[in-house]
Amino acid sequence: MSAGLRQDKYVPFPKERAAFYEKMGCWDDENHIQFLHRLKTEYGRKIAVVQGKQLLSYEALYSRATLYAHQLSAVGIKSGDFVVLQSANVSEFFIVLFGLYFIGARPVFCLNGHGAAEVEGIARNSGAVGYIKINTPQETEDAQDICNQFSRPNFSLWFRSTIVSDGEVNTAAFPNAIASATKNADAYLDMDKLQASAESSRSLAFLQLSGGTTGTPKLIPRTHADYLYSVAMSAKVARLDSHAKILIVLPIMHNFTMSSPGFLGALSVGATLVLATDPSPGHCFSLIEQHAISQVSLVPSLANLWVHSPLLGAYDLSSLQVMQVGGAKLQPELAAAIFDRLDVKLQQVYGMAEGLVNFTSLDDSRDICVNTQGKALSPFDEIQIVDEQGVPVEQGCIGLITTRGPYTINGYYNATEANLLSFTEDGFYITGDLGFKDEHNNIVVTGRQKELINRAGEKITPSEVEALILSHPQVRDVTVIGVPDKALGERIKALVILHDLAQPVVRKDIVDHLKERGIAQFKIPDEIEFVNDFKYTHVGKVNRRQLVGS
Ligand code: AMP
Ligand code: DBH
Repeated sequence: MSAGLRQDKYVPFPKERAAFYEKMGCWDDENHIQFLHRLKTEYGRKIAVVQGKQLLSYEALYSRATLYAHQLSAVGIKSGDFVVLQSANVSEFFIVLFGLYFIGARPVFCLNGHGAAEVEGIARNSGAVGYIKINTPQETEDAQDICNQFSRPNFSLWFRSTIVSDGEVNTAAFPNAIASATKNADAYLDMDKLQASAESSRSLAFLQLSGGTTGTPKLIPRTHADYLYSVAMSAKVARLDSHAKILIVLPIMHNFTMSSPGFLGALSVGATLVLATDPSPGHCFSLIEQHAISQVSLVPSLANLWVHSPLLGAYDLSSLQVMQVGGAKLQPELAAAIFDRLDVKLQQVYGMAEGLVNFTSLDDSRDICVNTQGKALSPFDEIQIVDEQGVPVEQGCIGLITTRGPYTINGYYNATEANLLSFTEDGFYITGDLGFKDEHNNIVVTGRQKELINRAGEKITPSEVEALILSHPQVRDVTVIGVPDKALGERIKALVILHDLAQPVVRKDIVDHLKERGIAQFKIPDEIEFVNDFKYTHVGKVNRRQLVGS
């Protein structure tokens, strides 16, 4: 393990399990740069990234990343340094990302929606030396503006850089201040030298963020080899090949967008990425038509927006073959609508930046794709569903999902205390998710442990009530939460978005609908509020905690 990683901050794979994964051939010797070098050699002038009118080939991506690496090196960023990276969905991101990898620096991914408090916390926890913010021309807040809002300004984030995407015009010219860099940049183009100085693929590549909705997100340390293993396996289950055209809609720094199969999965097979700058159906449908997009990944709330969009008939979406949906529970009702209204194959993805990723197979029956979250990527993923005492429950019974495997972390970075709560003694990550394995060993996620509603001692799983409310023909979307209640402890509240406000639906209609479906009396919402929208996290998942607080 290179460059200043202390055992009290970074928990590596335990020796015995590491030896097992090595023996099973899970981990390749390629780091992210050797990965890019191979792709450049294989796919050369093929287009890797499309943004607006401009195109970036595999070759151009590689050479621009080397030039940018030289700039980073010239300002003093060194191998092993952590650098916070925050970016809009623009092509400069790829150049900066691989530029950092070229010099062995470690990006700390920060979602574009994160504000100064989060950036500060993330930078402090990781001990980052730099902060690079990549903006669209429309974004006005630069890296320095963010740093100016820090509560304790004088810490070691000495490199602050804002890159503004040239947008539609000239992004592919980035980095443009290359005059002085060009001479020495040749060194970076020399693969022999590069390999000699390259980080081992077993070393820490970057820090991802956990999806916590309050406070500073926890830092997730991933190695080159474990991550690229999950990428390769994801590309396989998504059946990506070099003809694939992938629309990138979700924030580019999110783990789903990066790896499941995400942009790395697409690049790994020589496919072409098309970047959407906003997730609206209008913009995305026109990109699908224009570029003959074959696959796209969405969170359920966005899938809902697309499925019910009045623009659906206005574009030719016939090229779209597969839609991956993940990040939050996809209700079967919406899953079925994705098949029927979009005429695509739905692939559910249940994953986490901590590691474990599950997919339904493209060969699975419609029933399995609609009702389950599929199977783990690797035959070496171990998933144990346990009760509150940590004892495995019987197949088919709901319990807490715990996991360990060749690409799941063994501890958060610099978080000794949190690790005691999040990992079992035998190294299983406690996901906090509830679910069960069906008779074919497919995982079905029923919710999060913290979302369970405790109404006068009765436990209610929000997703069960949500699924029933969603089957009301007038309901477009619903979120069920528990809100504090003096008499009951918690009462059940349903927030409901209707298809058509002109056709009034009242609480009684929903309650009658639930009663007709034979739901237990104590599961019927005490309160129903009709709303126009929910609150969302930075990646577009419904933010339940914020809804409870509202
Ligand atoms: P994050 O911490 O942002 O990496 O989010 C990971 C969490 O998102 C998981 O632990 C689940 O709670 C949730 N999640 C991701 N995908 C799904 C899915 N397909 N179904 C249900 N929950 C999901
Ligand atoms: O929600 C997630 O974090 C997620 C969802 C699907 C994820 O990290 C992934 C796939 O890899």
